[in-house]
Amino acid sequence: MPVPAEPSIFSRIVAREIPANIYAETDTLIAIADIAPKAPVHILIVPKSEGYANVVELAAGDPGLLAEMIALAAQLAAEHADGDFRLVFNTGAGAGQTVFHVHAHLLAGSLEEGSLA
Ligand code: IU
Repeated sequence: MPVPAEPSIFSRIVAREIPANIYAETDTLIAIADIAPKAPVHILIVPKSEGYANVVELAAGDPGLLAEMIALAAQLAAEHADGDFRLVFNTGAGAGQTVFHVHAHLLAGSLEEGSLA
C-alpha cells in the first residue's frame, strides 16, 4: 500500500514530535483527546500505522484492527463516561474528513441529539 510522503499529524503525535493528551496506547493504537472537542468526552482512536486513509480502506485491509478500535472505544467510554457512546468515521473531504489517516471520533457523556464531530 502507498505510504504518504509526509507523516500525518497523528504519526507525529505517535512519535512524540507533537504533544497530545494521551488516553490509551497499545501496540497498534493510540487514543488522544481531540483539540476541538464536540462532546464532553471526545477522544480520537487512531491506528499507529499510517497505511489506511479511511475506515473503508481499513475494513477491507485489516478488519481485526478495526475491531480493536471498537473494543478500545467501548473501554474508554466505560472509563470516562457511562459506557454509552457514538463512533464517527468522517470519510472523505465532503463529509468533513481533514486528516487522511484513519481515526474514529469517540463521543460520549451527555450527548445532545445531533452532536456529531
Ligand atoms: P476529521 O474527521 O479528519 O475532521 O478529524 C480530525 C480531527 O483531528 C478534528 O476533530 C480535529 O479537531 C483533530 N485534531 C487534533 O485533535 N489535533 C490536531 O493537532 C489536529 C486535529 I491538526
